[in-house]
Amino acid sequence: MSDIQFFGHIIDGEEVESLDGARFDVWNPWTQEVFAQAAEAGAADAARAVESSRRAFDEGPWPRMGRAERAAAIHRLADLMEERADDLACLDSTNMGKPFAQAKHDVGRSVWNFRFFADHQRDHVGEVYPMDSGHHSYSEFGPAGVVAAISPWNFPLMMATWKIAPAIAWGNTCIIKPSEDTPASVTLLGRLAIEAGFPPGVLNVLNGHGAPAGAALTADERVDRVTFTGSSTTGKAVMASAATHLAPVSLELGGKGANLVFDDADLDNAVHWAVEAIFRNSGQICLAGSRLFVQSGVYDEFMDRFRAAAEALVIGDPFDPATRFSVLASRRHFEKVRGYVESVEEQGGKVLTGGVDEDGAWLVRPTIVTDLPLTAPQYCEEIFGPVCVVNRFETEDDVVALANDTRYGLNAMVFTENLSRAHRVSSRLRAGTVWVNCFFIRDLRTPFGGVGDSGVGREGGNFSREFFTEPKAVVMQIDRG
Ligand code: TXE
Repeated sequence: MSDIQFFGHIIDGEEVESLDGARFDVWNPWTQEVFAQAAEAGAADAARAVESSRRAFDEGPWPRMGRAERAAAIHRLADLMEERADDLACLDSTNMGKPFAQAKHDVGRSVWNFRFFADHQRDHVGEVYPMDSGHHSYSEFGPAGVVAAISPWNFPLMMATWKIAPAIAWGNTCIIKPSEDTPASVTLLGRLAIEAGFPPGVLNVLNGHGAPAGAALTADERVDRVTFTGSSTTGKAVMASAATHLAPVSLELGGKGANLVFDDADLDNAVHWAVEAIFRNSGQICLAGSRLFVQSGVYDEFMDRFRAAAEALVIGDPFDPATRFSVLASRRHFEKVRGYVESVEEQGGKVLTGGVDEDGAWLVRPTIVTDLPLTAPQYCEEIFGPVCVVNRFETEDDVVALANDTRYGLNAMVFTENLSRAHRVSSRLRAGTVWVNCFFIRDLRTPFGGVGDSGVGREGGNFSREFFTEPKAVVMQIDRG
């Protein structure tokens, strides 16, 4: 136990223990060993973090400094992240079993989150409304205050930075609570923010469980915005808690993405992205293409190729450069996914390939399931693992109806070489994002979020500006005549 690492809270510019000294174990799911401990926040620690961020907002320089100065500070943090990219990626791979190359890719996207939002706020253009009455009005976007951000374990660093970056860029102060499963990389980020010279309280990291730590943050009336990514069930609790003090929420919740492959698709491309969409990150992606619909004319050929590609994925140690696919992030999550896979046959489905490893690893191999009734839990619920449920379809109308028949609505994919169909179907799909002939490509200027059980609100570009600021109208008299 001597070389075990420790991840404290980052509060007010210092790394600290919990007030009562409580800690929890942090696991490496590949070795199934505890590799670190983290400070475990109670309600008093949450209050201390909020107090610090409140003071930093009400009295500190951050919301008051010039846009360029704030952007420069954020770019300094991004520079440090680039210098420490291997360390950040190593922590995510160790902590959740993500293949190292994918973790490095996530660090790149995390850096870009900071750089993009730093520049976006620095360079943003307001609006002026000339009025016939002899006045004009203009809009101003001032910071909203203290932001509580709660992030999940599937992209520990990337999802946290997606929230932190726009929050602090727009002059807010922020408390991030990473998932209790993955506190490591976000704590290192908090240390780097100190090194970058951020004023105390601008970015606090609170480690701990959903309750009491997360719940104490969302319920604190000194918090002005709550941004959350996680399960739909917890999202509802977060929204109810924030409502007690009327803090606006942005919720990015689960998904059950539909992936539509038409007869005229480029099959090499469709197979490549179908594999990425459900097996990348071991399927632990809210955007996963977990419901795959293949048109009859190409069904047999597509399925042969899809199955072969799934079986060819190299499974192994996240730090082996050859590894493309590894274990699930925790024992708890493995047990959840295992339950879905092991009950496929009793639900009337067939496991075409994959299944649960029986050698004790927290591993579910890339799994393809067919013949399930449309009422089966595996078809309707978010498994959040490497399990693809496949259906055959005949017509465009049929598949649009099938794709939209879900409580979720985060994203969908369409594979077709027919331009009119691509536009028509994208428009008819009930989803926050539709990818045509691709997957996972993101332009940070565009809206991101979901419909129905997939969330509330949109973030990205000006959508983040709306959420993380208090837009104000200033009305001026120009002409007294
Ligand atoms: O989620 P939770 P869990 C889905 C996925 C997964 C399931 C459960 O299907 O299997 O959710 O995962 C914090 N107040 N997604 O249990 O509970 C918690 O500490 C405030 C989809 O990890 O939603 C963590 O930081 N915060 C998803 C975060 O919420 C609370 C990503 C997420 O935990 C809280 C993750 C409370 N009362 C899971 N309770 C996606 N959309 O990508 C918990 N938390």
